[in-house]
Amino acid sequence: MRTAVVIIGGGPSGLLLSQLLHVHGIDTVVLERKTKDYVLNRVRAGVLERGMLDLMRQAGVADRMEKEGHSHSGTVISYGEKTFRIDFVEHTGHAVMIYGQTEVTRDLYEAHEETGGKIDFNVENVVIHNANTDAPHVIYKVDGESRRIDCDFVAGCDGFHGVSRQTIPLDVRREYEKIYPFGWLGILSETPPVHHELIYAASKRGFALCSMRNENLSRYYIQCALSEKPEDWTDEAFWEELKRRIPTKQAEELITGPSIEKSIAPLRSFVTEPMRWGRLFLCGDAAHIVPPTGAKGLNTAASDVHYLFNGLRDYYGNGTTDGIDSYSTKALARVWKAERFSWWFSSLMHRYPDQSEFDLKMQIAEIEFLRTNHAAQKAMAENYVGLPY
Ligand code: RFL
Ligand code: PHB
Repeated sequence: MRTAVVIIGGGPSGLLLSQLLHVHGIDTVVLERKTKDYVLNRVRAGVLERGMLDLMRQAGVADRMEKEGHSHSGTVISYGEKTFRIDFVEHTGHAVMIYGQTEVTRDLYEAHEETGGKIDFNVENVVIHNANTDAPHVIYKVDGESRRIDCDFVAGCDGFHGVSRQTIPLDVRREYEKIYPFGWLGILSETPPVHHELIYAASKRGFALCSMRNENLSRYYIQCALSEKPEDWTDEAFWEELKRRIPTKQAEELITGPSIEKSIAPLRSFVTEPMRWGRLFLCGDAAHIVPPTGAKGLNTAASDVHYLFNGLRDYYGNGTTDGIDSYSTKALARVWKAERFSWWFSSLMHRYPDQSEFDLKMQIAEIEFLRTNHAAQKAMAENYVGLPY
């Protein structure tokens, strides 16, 4: 079999890239290790930047998002009993959209099926061959049968644990990593959100986040130790701990209920360079990870897709290679800025096990500065709504 672009990974990066290329008549095959149901049931991101919204529109999959998504023009930050709001629209002229990654992926799968996009689920043993030549091919197994696809390019959209990044030889690849000494315990519950906007809460007991998916679906997180397991936490224990970390007013208003999902995510900053090796391009979590504070993971994956899609469209449209040649440099320039923002916001809001009294004072001083300084709020808002592509 032959195609223009083999896309490894049917998560949001892979599907969005496939759909954008499809709109421009460029043929792709997506290879996904899991089943469709598994991919659709992963609860992850909830906040979309305007760049991601534009890509969804360009891919022709924005209708449900425009109807059911909720535009948020600001966010609340609390520390102890004090709260303040950062108004994104006032500072940047832009808002963000609350629309779950689950919904984004569902819309992309539906469009992919409607347009006859090719996707193999349950693939195993994916191996990329000759990526640094003009004739790459990909070998994999499905239902016990070996298959080979010859192609012009390979897009590695297979997440942090995928094979694409590992295909780049170690003497070419440079990796940068920071592991944070805590995780996020998250729950999803069919209850109304405690507030109409997100609340990022710094407290003596650790960080908490009040987020949402819709009027009757809330997403809450609390910072936890890396040694903890979701089963260690009953719903009651979770709600009690959350209430201790948010201001009393919100704690009193919080409507609790049974969790329908409960999981722990470790926090990590990670970047691999370069993001291109020959005809293999890395996109999204395959190339970089951010801690979730600031909601940049999916959005940074989307900016990679934007640069790669434009490069491939130019290559197939008019034969120019400038776009694909500058892919890694352009994508990484924006990735590092998202890494900086996520690292800064995480460092500001969490309790660290080895934090000194001085470190705590610095955190409070910085939050106070953010509360009272227009320029600091503007910088925060510009990063939160998404830096331009
Ligand atoms: P994904 O979503 O990991 O998809 C990769 C896909 O590749 C498949 N795969 C393979 N397929 C074939 N062969 C192989 N060898 C393969 N190996 C893997 C996998 O099964 C999977 O389907 O990466 P992608 O597409 O780059 O998307 C990245 C985003 O999923 C991720 O950045 C975000 O979810 C991060 N994130 C958030 N991002 C935001 O922008 N806003 C948020 O509010 C936000 N909240 C979050 C988050 C991530 C979280 N967790 C659980 C890590 C909240 C949480 C709790
Ligand atoms: C979420 O709703 O899952 C979410 C929102 C904001 C973040 C991280 C996660 O910063």
